[in-house]
Amino acid sequence: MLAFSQSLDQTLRRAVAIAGERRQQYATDEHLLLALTDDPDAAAVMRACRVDLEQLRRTVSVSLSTLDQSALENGTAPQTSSSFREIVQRTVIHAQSVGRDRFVNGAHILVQMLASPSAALLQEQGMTRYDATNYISHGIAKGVSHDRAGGKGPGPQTISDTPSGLLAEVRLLNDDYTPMEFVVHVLERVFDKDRETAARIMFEIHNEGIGTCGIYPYDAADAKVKEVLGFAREHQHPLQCVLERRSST
Ligand code: TYC
Repeated sequence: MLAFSQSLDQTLRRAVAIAGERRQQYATDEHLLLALTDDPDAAAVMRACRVDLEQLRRTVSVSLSTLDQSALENGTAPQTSSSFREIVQRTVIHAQSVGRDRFVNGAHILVQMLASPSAALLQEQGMTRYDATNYISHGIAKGVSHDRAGGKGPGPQTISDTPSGLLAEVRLLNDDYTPMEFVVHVLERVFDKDRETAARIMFEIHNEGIGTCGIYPYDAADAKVKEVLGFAREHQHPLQCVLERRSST
């Protein structure tokens, strides 16, 4: 069963309370964003995406004080706006669609917010949905190299490190944000699979968390990893691809 984390529950209440304190009739996506700056899961993602939380709080507060809203009548509570509810609904629908049975938390709300008009204030801070999903899915913070190829040490690879005859396995990692269709397309395009095989491998990764796309000579495998990562980035999907060395025997 899908459920909200305890902190998300508090965050949603806080968003409504912020509107109440300001005597505003509606809690909007901006109230939600302000509340998310104090949500532990959402704040961790924003920090990893190099968002200045203090600055964001100030900008959102200013924006909230210029909101043209009728005053809250005495004795009534603010209502959530349709944009607020849509973000929450989309988060729930997405969590169900990827079969997540864990808790939905503030980080997941943040991702849906990045696909809504209130994303403008986050984008001003240089944050994108791609940054957020990369961090949530793989713990990759913004500005850190995306090349996580397994078996590769730090620093550039030299010819002597990759003797000819060495084979490497290319594997894809599951995540909750790359569309299934995109993964199938990658398997067809980069790994020359027919559609049926591509779909089978995609589901295997979706279910198991990781799966093999092929075994190639080291340099060819390395090139495929780079191609996948570049293609995924181009389409702003957090799809991760890794390389694992194999002995050539
Ligand atoms: N889990 C993703 C979804 O439900 C699909 C997916 C499969 C993503 C394989 C990445 O390597 C992957 N949309």
